Amino acid sequence: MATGIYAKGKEYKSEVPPTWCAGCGDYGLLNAFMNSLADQQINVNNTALISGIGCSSRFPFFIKAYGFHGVHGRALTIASGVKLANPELEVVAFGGDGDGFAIGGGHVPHMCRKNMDMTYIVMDNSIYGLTKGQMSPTTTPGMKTSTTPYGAPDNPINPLAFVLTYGATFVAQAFSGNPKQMRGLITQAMKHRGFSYINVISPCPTFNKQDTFDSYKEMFEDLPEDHDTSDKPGAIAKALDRTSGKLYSGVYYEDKETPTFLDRIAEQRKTAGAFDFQKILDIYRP
Ligand SMILES: Cc1ncc(C[n+]2csc(CCOP(=O)(O)OP(=O)(O)O)c2C)c(N)n1
Ligand code: SF4
Ligand SMILES: [Mg+2]
Repeated sequence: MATGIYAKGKEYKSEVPPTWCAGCGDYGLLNAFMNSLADQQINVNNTALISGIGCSSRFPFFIKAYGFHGVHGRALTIASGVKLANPELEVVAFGGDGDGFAIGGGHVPHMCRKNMDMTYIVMDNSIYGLTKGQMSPTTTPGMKTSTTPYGAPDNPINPLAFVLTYGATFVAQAFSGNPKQMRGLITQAMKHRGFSYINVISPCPTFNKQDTFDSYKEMFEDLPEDHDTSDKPGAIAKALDRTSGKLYSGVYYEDKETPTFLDRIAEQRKTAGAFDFQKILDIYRP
């Protein structure tokens, strides 16, 4: 077996012990992710894991691969730089709901619309865990948090509808309480050529006492067998459908046709001819 490839999921684990609280949902993703790496026979020497800041953003520490624990909200900017500098790398970005959809919310649309070939996994616990329980963009309205003692007044962001709208070409939802299903979804997301997004519902038992493993178990069900993953409006409708009180796991949408950002650049290079620097200068300094 080549160096950097392991037979079993647990062999992908680094020497750094996770510092998450007992019962944190992020452990479910860690196990599912390591098992998916083994399933795919991923070489850690060719893999870069990039994160922002938050409990969830500690993720890269715990895997034997290149890792970059970045700046709050900037996981995707760093990840795109890594991918552009070395397109051969398998790039996976990680973060929390705050990292991705509050401070980092301006970056997600652009990775989606560029269709950068990478996977982005958000551990959504509807709270700021690391900073001890402030309201996040996915906090349920009315929930009391340290910054909303009378109940969260805002409507939450819907991460799935958000990334679907902006053009992510693979969109799935998983639940930490179902690592077996999540393992397969991670494999599908990483194999997809283009920008893949997985929303992992990952409870924080320490600071979010409302959204528990048990309450989510009641709500989760697989997307219906006849769900058409090529139908974007249908996927958005499923993402927005909370009338039944259900949350759906599985692949919402996949588009294998749209070229990636680097495909488009390669195509331009074929037709653009010699690069004319003066032409660019003339645009900015007429
Ligand atoms: C520029 C900046 N602003 C604020 C912070 C403080 N901060 C660190 S993590 C975090 C929120 C973490 O929440 P989330 O991204 O949901 O991750 P979780 O801890 O819940 O996994 C905040 C506000 C920071 N580190 N840097
Ligand atoms: S505070 Fe919450 S999100 Fe952070 S490690 Fe503990 S349980 Fe997990
Ligand atoms: Mg969070």
